[in-house]
Amino acid sequence: TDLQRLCVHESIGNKIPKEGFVEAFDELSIPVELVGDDESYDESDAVASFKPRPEFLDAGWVHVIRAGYDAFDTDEYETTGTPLTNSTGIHGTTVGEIAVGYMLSLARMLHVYRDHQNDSDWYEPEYQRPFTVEDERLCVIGLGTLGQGIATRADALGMDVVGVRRSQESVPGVSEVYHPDDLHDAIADARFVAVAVPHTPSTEGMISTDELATMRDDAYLVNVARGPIVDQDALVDALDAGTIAGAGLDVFETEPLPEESPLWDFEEVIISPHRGSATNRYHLDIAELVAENVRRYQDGESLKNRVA
Ligand code: NDP
Ligand code: 7N6
Repeated sequence: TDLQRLCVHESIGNKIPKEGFVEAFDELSIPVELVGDDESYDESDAVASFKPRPEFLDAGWVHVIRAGYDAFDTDEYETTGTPLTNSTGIHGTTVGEIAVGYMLSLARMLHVYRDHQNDSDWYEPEYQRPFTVEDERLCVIGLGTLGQGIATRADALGMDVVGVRRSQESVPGVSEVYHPDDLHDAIADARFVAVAVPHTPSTEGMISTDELATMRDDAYLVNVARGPIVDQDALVDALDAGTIAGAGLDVFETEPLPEESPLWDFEEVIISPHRGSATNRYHLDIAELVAENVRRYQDGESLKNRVA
């Protein structure tokens, strides 16, 4: 069956402007409709959504507007044969820049100066505290779109970049690639450890008490992937005990991060509200990917980023 319409589920409004996203499809071969939870679907419908809904399984094809599709049950899609695609491939620059932003700030103390600026305070830090990221080691865990976006930028800043992935396939700017079984060797000497793996049963809790103890006590953890990959209680304990120096975090076990979380109160923790990929043109990047797949679907070609 050919596609007759693209249904944009209103849950995308969590992260991108709904109207702007729909307008981005002005040259699409099929009409685009904004739909709510009461919509039903058939084979001639394509769906783009942030959240999963059981009715989507009746559609001809479903696109998750996120790179991480851990909220969707791929087994259900395999069972019904409904193709499921995700948005990997578009976040190398956006998330790469924010990860490098955390590292530069943590090294040169921009976040601390801004804290003091709030009190008009001409704060001069201890001489030993600031350092350059140049020549410091970064270990990037997960070397896909995000990991490579971080690694190439860190390499350009003169950092010594190593990484971790199952396939051990090499990537530009990364001098050594470790297998996840050797995670401890990979992170032990790093000044920065950046987490960029998908959230799966094998990555959940990948950074916990042992890994935080293995890290240098002057090391910083960056998590731009998913909250549950890092054991958050273990992280708070390590920050409290000073067995690591700080963190840059875009993702959390519970989002929004609850007001009572101790993470808010560490000077050396930079918190962003899961907006690591958000820029003023994010909706256009996602729309371009969806439009490409509408074309492929109509031409009988295999879909880009198919995950089920
Ligand atoms: P990719 O699929 O491009 O990359 C994932 C990488 O992780 C691959 O290099 C893969 O390599 C590696 N990997 C997978 N499993 C393991 C494992 N068990 N141990 C070590 N490495 C592993 O995904 P993206 O880079 O596009 O996105 C990664 C995740 O980041 C998403 O799933 C999402 O959760 C999150 N994300 C967060 C955003 C934000 O706003 N903060 C924005 C976009 C994504 P190999 O197969 O060789 O192991
Ligand atoms: C914003 C989602 C992802 O997985 O969580 C991120 O891509 C960002 C649409």
